[in-house]
Amino acid sequence: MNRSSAESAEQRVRELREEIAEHNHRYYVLNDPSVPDAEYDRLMRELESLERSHPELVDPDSPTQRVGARAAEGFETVEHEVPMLSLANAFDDDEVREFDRRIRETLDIETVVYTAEPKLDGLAISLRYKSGRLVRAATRGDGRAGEDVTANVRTIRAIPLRLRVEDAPDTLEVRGEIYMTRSGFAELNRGLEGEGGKTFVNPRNAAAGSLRQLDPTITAGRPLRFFAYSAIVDAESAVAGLGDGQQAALARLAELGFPVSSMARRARGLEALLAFYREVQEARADLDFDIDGVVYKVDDFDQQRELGYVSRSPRWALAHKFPAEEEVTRLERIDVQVGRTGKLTPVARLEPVFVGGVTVTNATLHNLDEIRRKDVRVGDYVIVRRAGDVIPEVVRPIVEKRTESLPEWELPTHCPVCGSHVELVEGQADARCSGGLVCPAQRKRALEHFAARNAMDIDGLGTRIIDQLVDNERVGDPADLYRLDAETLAGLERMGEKSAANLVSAIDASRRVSLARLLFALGIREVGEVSAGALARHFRDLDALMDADVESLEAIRDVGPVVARHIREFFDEERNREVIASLLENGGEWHVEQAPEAGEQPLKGNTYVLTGSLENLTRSEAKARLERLGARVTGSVSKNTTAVIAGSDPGSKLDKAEALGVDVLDEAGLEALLSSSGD
Ligand code: D41
Repeated sequence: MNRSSAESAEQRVRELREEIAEHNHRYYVLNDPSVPDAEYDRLMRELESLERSHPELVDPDSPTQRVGARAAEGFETVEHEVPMLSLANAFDDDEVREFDRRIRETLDIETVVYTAEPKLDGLAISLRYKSGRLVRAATRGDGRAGEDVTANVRTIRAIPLRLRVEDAPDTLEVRGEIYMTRSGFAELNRGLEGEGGKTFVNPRNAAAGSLRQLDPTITAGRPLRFFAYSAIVDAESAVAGLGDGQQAALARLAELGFPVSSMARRARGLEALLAFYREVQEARADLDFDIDGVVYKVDDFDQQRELGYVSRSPRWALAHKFPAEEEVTRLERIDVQVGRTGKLTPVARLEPVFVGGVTVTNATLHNLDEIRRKDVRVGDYVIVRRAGDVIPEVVRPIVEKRTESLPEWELPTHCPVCGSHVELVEGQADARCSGGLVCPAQRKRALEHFAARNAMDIDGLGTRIIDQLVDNERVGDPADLYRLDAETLAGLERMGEKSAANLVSAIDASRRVSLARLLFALGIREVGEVSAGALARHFRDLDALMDADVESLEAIRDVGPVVARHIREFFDEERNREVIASLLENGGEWHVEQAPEAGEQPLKGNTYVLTGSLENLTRSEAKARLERLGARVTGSVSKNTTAVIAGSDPGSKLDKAEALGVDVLDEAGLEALLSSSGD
């Protein structure tokens, strides 16, 4: 190729990139599209074709490279250099009044200037820019550390890969909220439904699910958006600094190329805040995205600094939440569900009603006392409430709408699943099925508990499979699991040959779990993970435990008199002894894991970063052992890192540790750390 054609290709590529970035900006940031979609697609195709014939011109920040990375195996944990704080909440005007009063008092001023913003119901995210380029995106996580979702975030076209101005700060962290539009959500669900796939219950879950895809090409196809609400320029002093206040920061963020909410505005004093709240509440239904309240922030950064923080929330900001949504619907029926220990839970079956962003058909009624207290009756119109991700609740019946005299609901005298009689314990709200493991419902829930991740950890043995195995009488108790073969499993619904084979090996692997896990998995009443661990370490084998009397059980830390009695009763039950004998016959070998006392976490508060390869253990083993001792293991080095553990061929993390003066351990140092910490 001759020189001038290469040069003109280079120039055209540059023009196309600029033009496409400009269209993205107009579309996603200014809400003012300048070209039809077809024209945009044409520009993209031209750019793709030029980059194909001139591979030397490909640039990671080209709009064609948004989907660059291949599917990942998981997300790395990354630390936030400046913690992502949370917001204090207010649920009524009085709490807002109190917030304003405290601020006026602390600052000793008469009127506070605030910035008021809508509170988007999305996912908080941190975007790090270095020399004007997006280098890292992380979820909020617990505020101190989140997950590295850079590859997925790069596919979101509302987020610039490069800042739009030349004079941007060299390092910049932008924080904001990733969300999905309501219209995009509806379209996504229509598509998923068409493919027979699982749909999402609301835009927030859809956004979260889309961001957590391991394969960025899937995220790229999802209608995700972004609003920026804060920026950090100087991590060392944690200056929230673009300009001198929140208004100025939002304006500057817009210049840098970020979408900011057009509803955000200055508000002088309490009354202006409350007026903003009402206004946004009015506008809420017409928006194309979900909001769950508004946020008030003291505008001036100097005043923010003076006010400071309480625990994890700034004193200068407040989320004023909209009330939980309520709707009226009809209570069609009350069903009774039977739990693992036989506990009966009445469940309200409702005429489907859309409330709080999802269609609700069930709500728990907890127990008979609750039903009497609220006086809800089958046939009533009831108020149903749902807030955020909370389980829907029946608030009360509308007694005035009761046309006929409806009878009070009565507990069944017999278990709806197995017909055994129902026991009521004097002075307790709960009713129980007396059928024990004869009751298929209890058996199913007990098997689910047995297979759970923190119990025997049998991957692939979920509710649907268990229900079929019990209903077909293939499995009655946990020991029967170990007699299943791939052929039987492959005959179940929703089970292919491959998943059947995987399940058989998962069941096989569970023959060799720790004694503590087995004890927890057995589902002895009130024996949780902590007491199971204590029992395993104390007795070291199952026979000794099975023969222990109540007194010696009570003597163990983490085992009280009630638990001791439940344990004794469990092992006195002949059927339970048979199940255990049968588990052993089928090849179970339960060992005692040499772990420190549960709850004792000598490395709690320490953070480590692993780099390079270790001789005697894999990185994930090292990570697991450190975490068992209470340490955190993250993927990036900061000044908060306790030490970097470097194997052979360490990467840039070692350089970073040295630059920051963070301690470095080699493999021998790691071994010493683990053994001195009781591993
Ligand atoms: O729209 C939001 N969800 C929003 C969240 C917002 N407009 N502003 C926010 N400001 C903050 C501070 C004051 C701490 C910078 C926030 C959040 N935080 C936030 N989002 C999730 C946790 C905290």
